[in-house]
Amino acid sequence: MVSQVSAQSIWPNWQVVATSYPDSTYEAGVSGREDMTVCYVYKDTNYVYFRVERRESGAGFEIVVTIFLDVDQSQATGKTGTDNSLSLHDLGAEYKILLDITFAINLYIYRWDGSAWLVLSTAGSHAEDDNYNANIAIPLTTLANPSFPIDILFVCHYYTDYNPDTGHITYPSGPGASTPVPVGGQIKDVSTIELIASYLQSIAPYLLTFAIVAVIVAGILTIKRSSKRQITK
Ligand SMILES: [Ca+2]
Ligand SMILES: [Ca+2]
Repeated sequence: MVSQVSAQSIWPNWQVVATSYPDSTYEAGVSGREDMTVCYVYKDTNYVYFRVERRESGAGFEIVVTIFLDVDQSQATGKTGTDNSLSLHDLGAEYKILLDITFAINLYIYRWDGSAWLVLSTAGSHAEDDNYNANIAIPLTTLANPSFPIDILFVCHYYTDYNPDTGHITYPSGPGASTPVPVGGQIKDVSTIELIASYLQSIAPYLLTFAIVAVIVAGILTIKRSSKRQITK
């Protein structure tokens, strides 16, 4: 049940490949150590990965994170309503991942059996405290190889913060989406130059039209001025 895993190369390059889901900050009643700023989700052929970052983290700032997974995207199946006073928002969650980093790293994975949470093995799972932010990797086999997209809700407690504030995250977003689109945020791995280049490309035809009109107007003005000069002669 307890997964104590040292730093290793299993983690994806969050900034490059993962989808980021920014959360509101300074929510009422939430302290800095519970205040999620951004969560990340990524999956490859073997694992689904989660990362939770907080407004304040560091030694002594324990983190307790619950992640609910609605793997069939149906509220009609799985746990609904509340769970230990945590709201499941609009999810019917088949799985619950609980990461408790206090003095040690304790990872628990549960499956809802219709009336209770069953404890699953954490064999093959990884959890890491990265400056007291949370990194989690769960083998897809542990979750019975769900088909994606799946619906996700992050909860950081004890002074409860939800990401998203209402509803849920869908990863990846949209049916069959090849490029994940975050809910309420943006993908970070596009450079500003690329963005400007595509913008310029999109307005190029208008720029050309503008240039032609400007040349014509300038020509008319020149002709008018020279004919005026001829009249006054
Ligand atoms: Ca927050
Ligand atoms: Ca469900």
